[in-house]
Amino acid sequence: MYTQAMDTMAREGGAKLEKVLRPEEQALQDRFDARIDAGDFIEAKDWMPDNYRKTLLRQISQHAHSEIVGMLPEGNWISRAPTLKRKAILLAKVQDEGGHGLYLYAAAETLGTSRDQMIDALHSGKAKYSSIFNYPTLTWADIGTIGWLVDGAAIMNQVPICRCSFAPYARAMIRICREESFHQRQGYDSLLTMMRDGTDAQRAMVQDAVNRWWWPCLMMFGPPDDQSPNSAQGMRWGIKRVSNDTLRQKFVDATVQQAQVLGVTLPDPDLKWNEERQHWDFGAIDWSEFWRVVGGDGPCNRERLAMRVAAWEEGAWVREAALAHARKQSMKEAA
Ligand code: FAQ
Repeated sequence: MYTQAMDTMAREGGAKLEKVLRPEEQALQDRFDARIDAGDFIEAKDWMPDNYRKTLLRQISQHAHSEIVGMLPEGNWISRAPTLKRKAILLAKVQDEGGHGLYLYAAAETLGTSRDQMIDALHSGKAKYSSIFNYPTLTWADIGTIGWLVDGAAIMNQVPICRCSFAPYARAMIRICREESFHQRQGYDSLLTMMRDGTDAQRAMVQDAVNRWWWPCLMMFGPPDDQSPNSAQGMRWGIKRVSNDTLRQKFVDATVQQAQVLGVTLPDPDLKWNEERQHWDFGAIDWSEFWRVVGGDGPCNRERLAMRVAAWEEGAWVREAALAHARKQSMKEAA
């Protein structure tokens, strides 16, 4: 049985008391719980507890914002890509990220929040987006490294969401994951070219980029399980399928060998194969840095938000023109 953990009321003295549901609400709740137990998908029009809806909206809108803000660090390099081929690939990738944001906003809209409301929450600083996009892209090697490590981490986190209990989110994720795989491969390929055919300076540039992105990528998976307030309920509801720490470990295990093939060193002196655990041990993550970045004080938080707000304002005429066109069309049809 799934309890409404966020639906509890504080009793005098601090103990928690479960909200008492009316019999008809209880019946709906029991049916919902049974469907979750059975691994059923929940559709947008199905009955769902308020907090299930809120949790989904929180996660899906944050995810959508991450895709849209995530276009900025890479978009910065479109005009400076070293060859026409790399420029075309990067353009396609950045457009894909925009598309992912749109699928996700559409999935969140099915839960009753408009895109304008979500975008407003992003622009006013109320809504979060992934910490990773608050780091700068200093060289061309950062672009390959984002593909390899950031998209690699994103895939690790997102494949389990293809089985999320909320069907519109799960459906969006299937397509997104396919595209993310191409993103990861193109990043790895770009780095491999620099490591194998490049100059010493290019190889040093790749190593420098890996040194800067490695730890922030491990932070992408979120706080440790015992400090993750949303995990228990998210997992009980089948929104989250695998825990933050388990995904982080899977990512480290998958990446170590790829780094060896590439010929780069992951910047962690404590990285060691643990025969007993059959996993790679890794060093301590600086969680104070993570919370600082999530709290708005990372290297590029202000710049990213300012860019999004400026793009929104500068694009107002396009939205107005599209609405005017739609109005004209419907008047013509009516006539
Ligand atoms: N950054 O209790 P938990 C991509 C927040 S897409 C910022 O563990 P939860 C594609 C969390 O929201 C990358 N905040 O939370 C791409 C919560 O705060 P709240 C985005 C973070 O939800 C590639 C608080 O900390 N992917 O990369 C972060 O159970 C290249 C406590 O945490 C997704 O959004 C963080 N890293 O688990 C695009 C995937 N981690 O909301 C362009 C879907 C945690 O209570 C270029 N999301 N927080 O105020 C998820 O899987 C989950 O939401 C987690 C967090 C795992 C991110």
